[in-house]
Amino acid sequence: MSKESEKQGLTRREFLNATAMAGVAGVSLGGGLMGMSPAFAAKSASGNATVGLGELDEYYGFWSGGQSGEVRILGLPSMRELMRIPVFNMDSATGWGMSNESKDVLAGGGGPYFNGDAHHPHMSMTDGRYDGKYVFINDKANTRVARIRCDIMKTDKITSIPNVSAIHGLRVQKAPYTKYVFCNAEFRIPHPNDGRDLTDPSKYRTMFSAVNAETMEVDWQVIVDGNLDNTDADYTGKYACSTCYNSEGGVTLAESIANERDWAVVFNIPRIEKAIEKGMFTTLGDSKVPVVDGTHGSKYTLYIPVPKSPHGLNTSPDGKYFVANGKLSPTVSIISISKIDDWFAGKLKEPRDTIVAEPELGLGPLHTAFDGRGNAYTTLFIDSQIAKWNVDDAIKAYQGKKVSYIKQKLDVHYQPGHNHTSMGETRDADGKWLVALCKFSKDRFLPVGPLHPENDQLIDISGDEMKLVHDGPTFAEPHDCMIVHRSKMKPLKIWKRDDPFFANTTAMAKRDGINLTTDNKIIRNGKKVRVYMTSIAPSFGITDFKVKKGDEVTVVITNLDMIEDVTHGFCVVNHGVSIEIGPQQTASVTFVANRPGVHWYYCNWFCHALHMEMRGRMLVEA
Ligand code: CUK
Ligand code: CUA
Repeated sequence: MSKESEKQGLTRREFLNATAMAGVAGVSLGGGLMGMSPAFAAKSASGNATVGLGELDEYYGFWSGGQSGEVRILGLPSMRELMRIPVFNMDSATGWGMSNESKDVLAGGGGPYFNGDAHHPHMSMTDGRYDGKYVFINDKANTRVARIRCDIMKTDKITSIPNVSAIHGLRVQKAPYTKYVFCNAEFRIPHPNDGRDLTDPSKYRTMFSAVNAETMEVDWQVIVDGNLDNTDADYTGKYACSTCYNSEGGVTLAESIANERDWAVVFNIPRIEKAIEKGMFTTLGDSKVPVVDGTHGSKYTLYIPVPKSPHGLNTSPDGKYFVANGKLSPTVSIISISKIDDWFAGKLKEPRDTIVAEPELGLGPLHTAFDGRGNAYTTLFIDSQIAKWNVDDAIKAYQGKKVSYIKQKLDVHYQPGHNHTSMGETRDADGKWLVALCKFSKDRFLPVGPLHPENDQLIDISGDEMKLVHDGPTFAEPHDCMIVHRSKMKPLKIWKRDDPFFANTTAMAKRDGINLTTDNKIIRNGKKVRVYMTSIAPSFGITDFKVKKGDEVTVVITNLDMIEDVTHGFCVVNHGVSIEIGPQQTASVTFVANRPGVHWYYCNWFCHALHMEMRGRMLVEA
């Protein structure tokens, strides 16, 4: 740790300590601090020089897009943005929310909704290692969970979670394989939420849900006390652990932070599964999902008291510990997973006997990441720092030994939420890179109006000291990310003709007697018109078609190009119609031709020297 940053850290701490701060007041205190460290700006200003021009990155980073509702792929360590995957949002470039195929996916999530709040992207695993198959992500805004297929990097399923409100924390079962995606619903509501108990918050409850990773159906739910926040799973498949605030069951801020302690709640997966197998469950309202009661004292759960309003929950990659991050407390609580075994075997007296250390790290610990060498990295929201600390040393210190467990504190810009290490949530944690996702950028970049960008920072953690190597703005709001070595990924370069993503469209063509790769035909069925055409750069298979005013038109296009990166588009002027058709893909869009006249359609993905000429006419009769 440099003298300078040490001094700065102290200055900040002193400043904060001098100001009677408690809990949530830290948010505004943090705001007051932001203009105050010019030295840091000079020290950390750096571009990326770690990946040469034309070289490929070593890692895929999957970023949640927060309120934008999307997921982004960045290359690491260059931090170059490679792709945006629309998930809960609409997207003009790819036609997400416009094409029939994407509408089918979105329909799975109820709605119609045009927004999402995507926080936690996590990849499916086998034996605690990424398998490159799926990325799952929550939507807090509309209580949904989505799955992205990593071969095509498109969202292929969205599920609306019944009986609960606002899915926040999400993680996958790590071992033996990702059978379940664990989802924390945050807000408490009446059960069922059908108009009963509106003004009786004592009847409100929330639930922990297990979504089946393959079917994307909810396999079971567990009723809990308090509000669920974040979650993670162990490396055996036995447990998931969630942070839980508002043990008071309050509905106002003051009511929700009255207790000194809230909980980390452990879910005993085998016990829950056994109960459901035996039919020991209930259902709520119209939902058929089996529900078990995991409130305080239940045999399915363990409520471990930890300092109030804990936030992030992270499993160490050696599989030994759950770490609950204090947020309002300057500590994190280290929970021993083998002691959880002891608790469920009846060998411990108190739930807190599972805690093996509670190191003090700084103000506002939110999330912790690991390097696979025994060190942990915790974001300090209020201090705007990353604390690097050693897990074993923290445990020794808790046992009364004189060791200092904090190894370094690095200033980051400003107010970091999540952080994530390369491969750090898996057995393959390789301790090379750490990303800090900062909520503010303040005066760091060219001003762009009252809404500022946020700021992602990349930190080299391969040596003894953390070193900041990249600092770059980013649009709202990268909540969290996940860093996957490229050896785990096998994305396709062109579509397979039998891809299930457009199976419904293929089935429709079959019913119409159409061969999608050869036919250019118009099928009329009353007021429904289906226009089947091929495309090959630089032309559409049909260059004009005639419909009547009020007809419902479905255009189905099959891109016959075999060359990677030759994507076509189909855009009808003045109709709000725009879709992407990748090489060998079939895509379709349905709209009403409600205006008589000549309406040009054109290819809106640059594909050829004659791309501008790739167009045709829709002739609409009055
Ligand atoms: S939560 Cu945002 S900083 Cu939604 Cu993962 Cu912690
Ligand atoms: Cu096809 Cu541009």
